[in-house]
Amino acid sequence: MFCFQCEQTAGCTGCMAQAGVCGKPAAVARLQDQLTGALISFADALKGKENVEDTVRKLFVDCLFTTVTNVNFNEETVQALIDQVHAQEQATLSEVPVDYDMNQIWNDNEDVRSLKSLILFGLRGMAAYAYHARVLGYTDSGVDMYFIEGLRAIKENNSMESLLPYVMKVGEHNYTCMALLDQANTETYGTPEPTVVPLMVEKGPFIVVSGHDLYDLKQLLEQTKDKGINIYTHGEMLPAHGYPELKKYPHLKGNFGTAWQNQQKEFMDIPAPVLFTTNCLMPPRANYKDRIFTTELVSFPELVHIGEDKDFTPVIEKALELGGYEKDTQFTGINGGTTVTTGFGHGTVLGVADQVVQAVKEGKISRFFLVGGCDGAKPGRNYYTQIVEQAPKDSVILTLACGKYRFNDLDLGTVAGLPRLMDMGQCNDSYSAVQVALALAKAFNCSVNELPLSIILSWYEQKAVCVLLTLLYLGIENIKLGPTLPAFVSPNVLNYLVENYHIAPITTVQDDLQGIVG
Ligand code: FSO
Ligand code: SF4
Repeated sequence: MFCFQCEQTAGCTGCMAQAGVCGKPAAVARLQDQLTGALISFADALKGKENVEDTVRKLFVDCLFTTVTNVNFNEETVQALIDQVHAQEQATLSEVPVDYDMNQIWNDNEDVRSLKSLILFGLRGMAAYAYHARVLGYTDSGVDMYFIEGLRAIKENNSMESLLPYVMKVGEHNYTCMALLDQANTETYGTPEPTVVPLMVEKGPFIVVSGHDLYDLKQLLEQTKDKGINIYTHGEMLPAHGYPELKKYPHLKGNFGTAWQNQQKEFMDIPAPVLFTTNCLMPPRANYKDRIFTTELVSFPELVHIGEDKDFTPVIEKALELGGYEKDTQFTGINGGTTVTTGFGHGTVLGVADQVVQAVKEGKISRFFLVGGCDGAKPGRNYYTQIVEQAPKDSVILTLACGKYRFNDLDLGTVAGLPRLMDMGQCNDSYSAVQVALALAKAFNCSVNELPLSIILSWYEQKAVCVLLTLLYLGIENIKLGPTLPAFVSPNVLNYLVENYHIAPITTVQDDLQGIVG
């Protein structure tokens, strides 16, 4: 196998053994390559066809999302998707193409491989967002068709010059895609409101819901109404508490656990089932495997999977059987806090835009830090906690995605009457951060790059790749990226990013803060 798409890749170069660091077996990795190769060939053969059927568009989205890190560990379900791609090819084309060989990319010169990887991994990340929007009935034909065009570009182009524009186009389309998902979420569930979320689990049966899919959470809330079962979010589901149409359920009680990489420890003794709606599933340990349920594209051999009918009865029965804790049990965040807050989307932050602008003009707010992105297991990620702790006391920290679990239970106090720490939501809510930055730039009549704003990102998987490409497409410079740079960024591609966007790897908290605030 060969896979180097995520931050924890073996030796910071590539997973090549019998299984990836994430636990993905070599056989699954090979099938995922075969699936991607089939998609690339199909995309190539669709050239010139303008009216690609929605079933085909959806299939591209499903297949790309399936190959995102920590989504699918199951040979059977990947093989089923490969068969579906072949069947669709047969139904659509007069001549069925031979699957593209992914080794052509992995063995190519490092710069071409790097750019093709940026396109492919960016598309995989964007597919996750397109998938969530689609579930709520929102699609965009430009975004849908770019999955096909971008994959075709991988086959057709073999030079840095010809591939670079496609890389930036992923960022452009992902911006549209994140806007679409923002629209889908807010029109369906309302504008997020600041909400305090307890980390206490009340006595009695409960279910933990992980991943990013708000639709699944909503279905589960409906099906557990008046059943004496409480629901707790986990990981990237935490921002659900801010949405009026979700927080109205009294049995949506709080949040359990911290970021995804701690699940094998945190789920060990939990007297409740856990439902995974999207990534970030880690191979479940034997001592809690019977409590893990999957749905949508998440798949792991032998786990109970909730199908398209969304009948959560097996999860509900498991919750009743396990019974939950005997008494209310207080958990804490990484730093000992007993609550966290969320719900500071662009609707809320821009609702107090005048107050924010005034506070900046009067010198009460010195700077904004956007400390966002994924968490992961590497020890170097303490950097993000420390930068938040050591940022000037008159600065505001905006955050999003699961990296915030390193610091979201800290009490950072207030500045100019506003909370210093504002959680804008999931990784796709980077869209909110961009909207706030654009509005501030407008208010100060300057460019985003001239604002007192520092963007410090942590990356782990492919959604972070497409978000980063969107920020670059928007011309945002001076982004700091860590904990390490992607293995698939070659020295020449890195030089290009440094020269054109002044992107830089994180260094030490002291040096980076010194560089930012002097
Ligand atoms: Fe984290 Fe996982 Fe949202 Fe990623 S939960 S690591 S960027 O999947 O998607 O933030
Ligand atoms: Fe390795 Fe990451 Fe690929 Fe898993 S997803 S095989 S950890 S590079």
